[in-house]
Amino acid sequence: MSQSKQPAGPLVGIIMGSDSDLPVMREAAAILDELGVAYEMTIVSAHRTPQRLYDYAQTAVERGLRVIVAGAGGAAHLPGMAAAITPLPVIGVPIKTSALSGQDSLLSIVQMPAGVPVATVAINGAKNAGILAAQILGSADTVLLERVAQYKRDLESMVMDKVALLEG
Ligand code: RP5
Repeated sequence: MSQSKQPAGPLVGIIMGSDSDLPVMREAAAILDELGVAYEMTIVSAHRTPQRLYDYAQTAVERGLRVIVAGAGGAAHLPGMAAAITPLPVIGVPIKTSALSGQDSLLSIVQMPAGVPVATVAINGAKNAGILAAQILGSADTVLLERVAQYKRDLESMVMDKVALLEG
């Protein structure tokens, strides 16, 4: 396991189908900032810009990306198509929709055929997608793994503070 990596470029590619997904997908960027992971973030639509999707996923490895976080809503084909094109791990974020509350997005993303997995988080679960991306990278980076471990210890402390308040 490597001790540390300070790469020149981004390791995580955050993509989303529309700028309307940005308020949710920003949460993935925020936690990656907190954990000190370099990322890039852009809009790639499976339906409106299919060639851009192909090019993005096809060049992801050579551009230095190691994990892709893809958010989409409705007929949410972006994560699955990215996973079909790149060998990198893809984490899918189902975006909550007004018509079907994101259940459409969730089912579109999670129900992948055998051989082409997408690691699907909860509806609007972009924060967890960012943490999971950091954990994947951290499995080969002890410094980053320790940051994730500290993050989890902090979560525990926050809960225990509330327990102490409640119990007096
Ligand atoms: C999907 O369609 C996007 O990911 C977005 O969640 C949804 C609606 O897109 P807009 O019509 O708001 O651009 O492709």
